[in-house]
Amino acid sequence: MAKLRIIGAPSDFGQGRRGVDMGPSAIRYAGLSEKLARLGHDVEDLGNIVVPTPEMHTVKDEKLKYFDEVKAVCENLYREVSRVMEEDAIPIILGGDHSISIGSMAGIAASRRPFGVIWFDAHGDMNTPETTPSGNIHGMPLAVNLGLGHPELIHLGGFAPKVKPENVVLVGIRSIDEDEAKLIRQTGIRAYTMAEIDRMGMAAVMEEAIRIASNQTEGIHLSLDLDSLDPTFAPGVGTPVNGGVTYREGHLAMEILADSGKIRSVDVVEVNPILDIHNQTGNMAVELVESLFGKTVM
Ligand code: EXY
Ligand code: MN
Ligand code: MN
Ligand code: MN
Repeated sequence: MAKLRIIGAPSDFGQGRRGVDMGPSAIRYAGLSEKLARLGHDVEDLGNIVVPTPEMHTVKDEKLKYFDEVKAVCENLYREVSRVMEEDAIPIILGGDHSISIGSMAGIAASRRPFGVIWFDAHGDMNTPETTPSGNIHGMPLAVNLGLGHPELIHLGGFAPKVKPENVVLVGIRSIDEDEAKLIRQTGIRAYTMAEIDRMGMAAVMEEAIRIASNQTEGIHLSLDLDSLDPTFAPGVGTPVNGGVTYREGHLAMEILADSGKIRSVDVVEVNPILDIHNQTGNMAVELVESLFGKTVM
């Protein structure tokens, strides 16, 4: 039995399209708490962190859109997540767009205990203000957590970087910008493309990913962007890309992570109910988290 604490971060300041701010509601509506409790876990929903109202704000810097707002959201989330970590509980952070991971990982790293990261995504999230094609901060959080990008984001929580490149793994990538690819190569993080998943199989990829992320660390943070899945199974995301992780590959990955016993924290991000079909993506998110916390057939 694990102590699971749910935190909502209903922010869409990291990207252009409104709707991901409703992600926490959609995931809760799909029964996250109840289903995790049914698996025998001690579950508590801590509610949402405070997020500014988008209609009251405008873009000031085209290369770092809604910088002040993203920073404020991440500072709130950092405080909430570090509190949960101090209680030796597992935070399950519901986005919101992926920029919120700057706050969640600052909170996870606050104890200074080394951890690894498995980042499930169609995208690299490895842009900086210099390389970004969009100015959207949700395309930058992994870079920030590795110490690349705007200094005030990098140093959120008062220290940087949050994680070492040798413990970072990207899984499911199939849409990477040119300069972003250079950064991925320079940092030396391990990035499994969809082509590699096809060739190696998801099981082998996950065994390697877990080995890398847990090498000389005390646990693994899973940052689960629902756009890692194929849009057939997760249509409700802002930036869908064809050719993604299948339904079974997704579950298999979560089942292997569950068996590893190494998961210490989770982000579930980019669920956009406005673009979804009958909450299919919210339901998929909940199903995957159930597998991650031990749901099996019998
Ligand atoms: N690479 C593109 C950009 O930086 O604008 C798209 C990023 C999408 C990021 C999504 C959430 O993972
Ligand atoms: Mn992402
Ligand atoms: Mn993505
Ligand atoms: Mn495949």
